[in-house]
Amino acid sequence: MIELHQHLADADPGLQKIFQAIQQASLRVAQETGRAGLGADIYGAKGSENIQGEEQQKLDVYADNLFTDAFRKSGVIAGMASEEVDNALQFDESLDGRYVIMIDPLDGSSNIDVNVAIGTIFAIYERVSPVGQPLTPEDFLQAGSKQVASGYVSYSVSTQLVFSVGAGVHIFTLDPSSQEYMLIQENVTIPEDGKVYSINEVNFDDFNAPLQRFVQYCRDKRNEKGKRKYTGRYIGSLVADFHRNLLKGGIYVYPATVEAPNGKLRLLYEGNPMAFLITQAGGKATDGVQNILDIVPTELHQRCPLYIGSPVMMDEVMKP
Ligand code: P6P
Repeated sequence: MIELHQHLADADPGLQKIFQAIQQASLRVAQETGRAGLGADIYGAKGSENIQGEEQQKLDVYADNLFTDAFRKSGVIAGMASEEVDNALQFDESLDGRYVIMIDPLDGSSNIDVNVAIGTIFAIYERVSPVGQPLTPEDFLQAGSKQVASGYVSYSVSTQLVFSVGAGVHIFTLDPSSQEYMLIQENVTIPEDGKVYSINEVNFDDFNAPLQRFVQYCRDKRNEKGKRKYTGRYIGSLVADFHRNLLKGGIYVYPATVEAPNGKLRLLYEGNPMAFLITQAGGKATDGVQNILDIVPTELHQRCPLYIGSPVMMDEVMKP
């Protein structure tokens, strides 16, 4: 079995330190999420809202504090942007750091209290402003194609770290006894086609015509034996739906809706990192019109529709 640090031995030393920080913080989050309702009072709503106006869960804020502290101490990250914090954060003591990181510390956190999988999603870039100087907005508003690494931690049946540094997608499982991430799958590729579509169909009437056609196509399609080809699976946790589709094939769509005219998911720390991963795994990701990775962000927390998954299903959903 190969440990995370051995797998990253040839990566840039700065990236190695970032992944050490991710390992360190995610172990603590895994410990807390694994103690649902026991002891520490970190479950339930915090009684505050994030910039999205979404009710923050106590574990959201707890996870954000853990990752922020770990990134600050890494010494190689000049600053970060988090779903839980209105503005980007600059680490004054690490302005000679080459990297910036964007993170959703705990996506799907409304699922915490019902014991459903949740996840941390991150995107890593090299800063564009001069090393040693204060960060600029442009350091964070880079197209997803500029990512040097991205990944997620899935806190589920097991805790798994899935990431790419631009050389394939690899999956590590946390070994509870050693508290080390151990490699279980290397160079993961998404199946060309799949049987699963993940979308919240309550919004069907909001979908544009091409998406309504696609959903109806999935509902109607049968194989030569007359059996349904597709089934719906929507967990309500992006990391969980994405991970299943990555391994088994499928598509996840969170489109524009009446309530979320630009989609619900955020470009910088949900759409882009997942798009980087799926591209590395041979899949596709769009906003319903263009490759997500080509979008040049204008705002830190901007939202984007997200269509992501197996190439055959993506080609079908993208038909006009
Ligand atoms: P809805 C969780 O809040 C999340 O950001 C994703 O993890 C998930 O896929 C989606 O929103 C669920 O949103 O509107 O379908 O409940």
